[in-house]
Amino acid sequence: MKPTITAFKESPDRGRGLARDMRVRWALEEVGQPYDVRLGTFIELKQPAHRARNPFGQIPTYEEGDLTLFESGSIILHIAETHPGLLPKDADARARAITWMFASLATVEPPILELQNAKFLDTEKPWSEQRIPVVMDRIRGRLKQFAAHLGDAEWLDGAFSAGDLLMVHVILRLRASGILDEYPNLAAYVARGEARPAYKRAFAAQLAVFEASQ
Ligand code: GTB
Repeated sequence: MKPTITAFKESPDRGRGLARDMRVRWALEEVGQPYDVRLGTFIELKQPAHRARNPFGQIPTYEEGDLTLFESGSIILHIAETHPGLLPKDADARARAITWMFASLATVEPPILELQNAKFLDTEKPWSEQRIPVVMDRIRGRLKQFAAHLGDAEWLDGAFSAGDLLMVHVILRLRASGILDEYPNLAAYVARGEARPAYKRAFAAQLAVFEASQ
C-alpha cells in the first residue's frame, strides 16, 4: 500500500531539506517505495485532524492503511523493517544499525536542537548571546567523538544503513553554523550521503513543494 507522509506546505527552511520530512522521503526513496504527501500549514498541523496523527501537532507523520505513525526515527525504522535495503539481514549488524539510529537522535541531535533554539527561539532572552558559544562547544564535543569513531570509513558499519541516513540528516543541519567543516571526515560523510541518488530525489521533491508555495 502506498503510504502518505506529512510535510510543511511552506517549509521554514525554504526547501533546504532540513525539516524532518526530508529524512522520511530519503528513506522511502532508498527502498524504492512511492509515497503521497499531505501538506499542512503550521495552523493546520495544530488542528484535531492532524493531532489525531501526531498529538504534538508536528511533521512528519506516516500513514499506511490502518497504521499511523509519528516520530521520524520510528517511521524510518518501520520503513527499514518492512523493505529491504536499509537494515542488514544479519541480526547483530541489524542491532548495531538500529543503535546508530538511536545514537543519532538521542545523543547527537539534542545539542544541535539546542543551538537552533538558542539562535532562533530564545533570541530575546538576556542569556541568549552567551548561550550560543556554550552550546556550540557541546556540539563540538559530540562531533569530535563521532569523527574519531568514523575515521576514514565510508559508512558507520559496512554498507549504508538507516543509521547513516539519520546521522547524515542530523549533522547536515550544522552546515550553516560552520561547525561541520571543522571535521573534514564528517563533512565528507555528509557529502557522500547527499550524493546518493535517493537523497537527491528526496531533496528535489521537498524543494519542489517549497517552490510551488512561493
Ligand atoms: N522528534 C520529532 C521527529 O523526529 O519526528 C520532531 C518533529 C519536529 O520537530 N517537527 C517539526 C515541526 O513539525 C518540523 S522538523 N514543527 C512544527 C511545530 O512544532 O509546530 C524541525 C525543523 C523545523 C525547521 C527547520 N528549519 O527551518 O531549518 C528545520 C527543522
